[in-house]
Amino acid sequence: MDCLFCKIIAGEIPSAKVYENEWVYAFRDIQPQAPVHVLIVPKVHICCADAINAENSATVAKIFEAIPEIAKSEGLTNGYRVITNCGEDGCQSVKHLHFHVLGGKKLSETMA
Ligand code: DGP
Repeated sequence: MDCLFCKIIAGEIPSAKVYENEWVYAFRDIQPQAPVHVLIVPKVHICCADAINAENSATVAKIFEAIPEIAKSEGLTNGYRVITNCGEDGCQSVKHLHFHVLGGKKLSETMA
C-alpha cells in the first residue's frame, strides 16, 4: 500500500517522533500551524474517521489515551485543539487517519 504515514510509521520516511507505543505513533507536522503541531496516527492503516467501526475503534481509543500524555510532555497546560480532517470536504490530504494536536498559543475561535 502506497501510504505516506504507513511509511513514516515503518521508519522508511524520517519523522520527528514525539511518542510511540504498541498501537500509536505521533510525530511533528512538517507544516506546523501552531507552536505545537503533532500528528497522532494508528499503526494499523485506517483511511479516515469515516472508516472507524466496531472492529478498529479500540485502536482509536488508544490514540485518545495517548493525547493527554503527549499534551503533557509538550507543555500544553493551558489547553489545545484536536482535529481530524475527513474526505474531500474535510480537506484530508493524507488518507491515513490522523489527529492533529495543536497548541502552544491561543488558537482561533473559528474552525471552518
Ligand atoms: P490533513 O490535511 O488533515 O490530511 O493533514 C495532513 C498533514 O500531514 C499536514 O498538516 C501536513 C502533514 N504532512 C504531510 N506530509 C508530511 C510528511 O512527510 N511528514 C510530516 N511530518 N508531516 C507531513
